[in-house]
Amino acid sequence: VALAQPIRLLLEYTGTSYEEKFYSCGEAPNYDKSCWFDEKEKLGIDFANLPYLVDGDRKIVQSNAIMRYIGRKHNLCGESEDEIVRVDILENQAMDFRNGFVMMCYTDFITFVDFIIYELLDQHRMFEPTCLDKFKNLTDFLDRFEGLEKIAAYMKSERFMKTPVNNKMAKWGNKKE
Ligand SMILES: N[C@@H](CCC(=O)N[C@@H](CS)C(=O)NCC(=O)O)C(=O)O
Repeated sequence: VALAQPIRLLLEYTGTSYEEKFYSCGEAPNYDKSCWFDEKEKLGIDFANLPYLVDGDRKIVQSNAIMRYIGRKHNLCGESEDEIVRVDILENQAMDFRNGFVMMCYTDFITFVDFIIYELLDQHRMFEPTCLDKFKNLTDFLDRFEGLEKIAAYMKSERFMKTPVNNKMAKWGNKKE
């Protein structure tokens, strides 16, 4: 959907008839993309990429080039120099905005600090089991952390030690349970 969606919206808005061609990747874990890569070099498109637009003999890639091409046909690129500059800035600002969100959607955001915070919050929960109940964001965080495949497997294994939390001389958390 993503990069092609503004193109679809603009085609619909301008009453342009179009035919869609979809390339669907396979399922996890490999997300096989051969349906696209087998065809990519054969399409005769410079810098072949997805999405692409074919309009007669014209083949266009880069979603914003496609948008501008359709926009130009329908006088949707701004008129005065000031308008055109403004449109160009917004086009690129929107791409930065999109890419930030895309990064968030496709990336694992766990850092080493998550491991520290998990362990600390977990200790507090062991000390006082209800202390996080009012903080759903924190209990969700703990659940997500414990749901990580490698962490969940470790916690189920014999290697996992939950206690003692502290050394022998501590007043709390000094016992192996
Ligand atoms: N800057 C390009 C990015 C295109 C792009 O990253 N396309 C992704 C799909 S969203 C892709 O899988 N391209 C196929 C390829 O790299 O061969 C655009 O705006 O069109």
